[in-house]
Amino acid sequence: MLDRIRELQKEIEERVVQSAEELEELRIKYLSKKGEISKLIEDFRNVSADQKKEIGAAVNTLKNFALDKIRVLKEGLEEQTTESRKIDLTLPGDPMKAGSRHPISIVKNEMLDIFKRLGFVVSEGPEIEDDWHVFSALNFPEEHPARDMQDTFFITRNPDVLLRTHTSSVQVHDMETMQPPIRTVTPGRVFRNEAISYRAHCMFHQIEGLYIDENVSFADLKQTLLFFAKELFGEKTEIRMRPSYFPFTEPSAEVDVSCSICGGKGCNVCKYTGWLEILGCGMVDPNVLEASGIDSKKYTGFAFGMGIERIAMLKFGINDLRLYFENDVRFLNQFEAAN
Ligand code: 2U9
Repeated sequence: MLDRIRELQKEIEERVVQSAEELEELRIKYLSKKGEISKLIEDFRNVSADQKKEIGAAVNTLKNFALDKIRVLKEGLEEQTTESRKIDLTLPGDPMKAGSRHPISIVKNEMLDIFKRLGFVVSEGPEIEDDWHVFSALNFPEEHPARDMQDTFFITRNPDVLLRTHTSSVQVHDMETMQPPIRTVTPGRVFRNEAISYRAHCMFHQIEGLYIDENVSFADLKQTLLFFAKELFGEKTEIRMRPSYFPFTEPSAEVDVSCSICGGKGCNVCKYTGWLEILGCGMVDPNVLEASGIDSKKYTGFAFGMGIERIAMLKFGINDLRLYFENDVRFLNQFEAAN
């Protein structure tokens, strides 16, 4: 029996515990009613009279040893928990996680900065507009499909309260309130009644530009856009202009940039043409100048417009327009920190 007592003492001595649960397991194993030490006490009945004194003392020592060990282990655990709960008020606080800037904002800021360097000022205006600022002042014919309910969101049954379909409406306000020279770039959300897919959305962002002064020419427009394209896509970028039609400009053109992915050689992004369409532009139609009180005999102007989503798609290789508006943090986290 003395051997068993020594064995148990060694076992108890070597035990370490990491948690209150482990400590309770240890107590049950050695000190509970059915535990190892209780078994020893039961066996003690069968010990011969001459050994009773020695073994009795040994069992008692073992029991006290076990009680002591459990007390020490318990104190150790308590110390650990209070230690980990202690707060050092002199430490600096946990830094707040700054989100990341939205890719549309990143590209918008980059584009605006380029035009600011050319002397353009940023102008912004209302998203809810009237027919005059969105259509009539911009030379849209009465029967133009954009005026139709199918293409434009009207706020009420009143056809004179609508969501702007382009930011040109802001520049109509500018022309009404300013005299040339006018040089503005207008970023903002626009709304069109489109079915949502990977390549279309009912809300997107535009930047439009307007420059009105004496002797503003198509050559000024071309050089401005060439400078813009080189700044945005790289020095080697070239542009080409294709004739087009818009109610508010005459002549009008669509502008392609040489593909920045393949350098114009042809790839699947540019559909093996070497060119990517990025914007529309033209000389402001004299009707548009006159509608806002600007003398079209004295002044000429150029204007251009582009979708920010499209440019951001090309810059970041994004292939689905819906990603911009779903606010999935796995998408948003990939862009520059916002501070
Ligand atoms: C005023 C007069 C004229 C702005 C222009 C475009 C051509 C154009 C589209 C590009 C892709 C819109 O986002 S998009 O769908 N825009 O092609 N925009 S000229 O012309 C103006 C602006 C203001 C007073």
